[in-house]
Amino acid sequence: MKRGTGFLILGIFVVTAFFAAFVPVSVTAGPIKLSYANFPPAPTFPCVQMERWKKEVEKRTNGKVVVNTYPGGTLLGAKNMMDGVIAGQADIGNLCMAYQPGRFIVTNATSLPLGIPNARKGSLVLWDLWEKYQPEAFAKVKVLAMFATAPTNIMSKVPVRTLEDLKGLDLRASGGAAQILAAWGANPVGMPMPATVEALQKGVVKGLFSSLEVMKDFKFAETCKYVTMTDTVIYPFAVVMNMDSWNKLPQDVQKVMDDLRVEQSEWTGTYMDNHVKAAMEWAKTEQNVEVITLSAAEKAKWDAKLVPLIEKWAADAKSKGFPADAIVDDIKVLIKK
Ligand code: DTR
Repeated sequence: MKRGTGFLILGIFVVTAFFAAFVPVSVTAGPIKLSYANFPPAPTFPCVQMERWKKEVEKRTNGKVVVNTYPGGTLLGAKNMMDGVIAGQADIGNLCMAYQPGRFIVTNATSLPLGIPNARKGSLVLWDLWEKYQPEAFAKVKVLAMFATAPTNIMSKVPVRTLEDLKGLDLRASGGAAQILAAWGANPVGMPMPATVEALQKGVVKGLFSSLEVMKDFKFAETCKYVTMTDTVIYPFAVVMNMDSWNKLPQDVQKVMDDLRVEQSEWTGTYMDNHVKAAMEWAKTEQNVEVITLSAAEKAKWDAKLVPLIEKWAADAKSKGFPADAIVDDIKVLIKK
């Protein structure tokens, strides 16, 4: 009798251990639910790419994964995105690296004035740079995508035609873009994009320095009637996942997400480039926005002011132990790739 009970218990143990080890989580527990946090409002490009990723993942995993999206800072905000994802407050999060300038030294180098011409190229350069250097800043998360905005331009309530017009002008920008404004003599005011709406309304800033799709997506064209074309630097973004959440995923789901990484990065860059064109058409025709193009002589003056920024960044990065010259050279080579 005693021996029979012993075999029964052993048998139950073996069968349970087998199922625990070999049956995928999703079969026993229904669809895998993942939360995805984003900081700006739903119609803006970081959220458009989020919805596209959600759709693709749900489709390619045949419904095995359900992604619940949280736009507008409802789960995590612009500045606590990375730490919130590391802590597991969201499974996935989308962050703008410029909002924490000292944290993402290698990838933020794509915000140096090195001539990245558009968002698609910027996204691919950023991806390759991240992949080559695998920076420590991302060691605690799984990177699911990296993408860039289109180059930045000045949107303002007053016309900016010369460096003189820019002197002391309060313009909103973050990270590398803020340093560019400072080099031109403007007064950069740092804040995440969603805070800019109120800052413009209240007159805390007279404009902003960003990619131009925001003219439509945030309706900045209603207040900023001038755009000065500088086509300067891009802003880099990352989509990151909590490491435990990643490790818990079955291998076939991990493969779907891995296979989507470069595609998603490129898709977002292309979407951004097209959306900038559409937004500016709308701004010019419906909102009477004037687009100011600098003369070649004036542009040369602006460009000359930016040269020391690269050296300054390199000196600072080297002092922190980063191979700064190699990073800058790599970005230049990748732009031509
Ligand atoms: N240019 C950066 C990032 C940025 C560009 N477009 C959007 C839209 C929504 C959020 C952030 C951004 C910036 O100025 O913050």
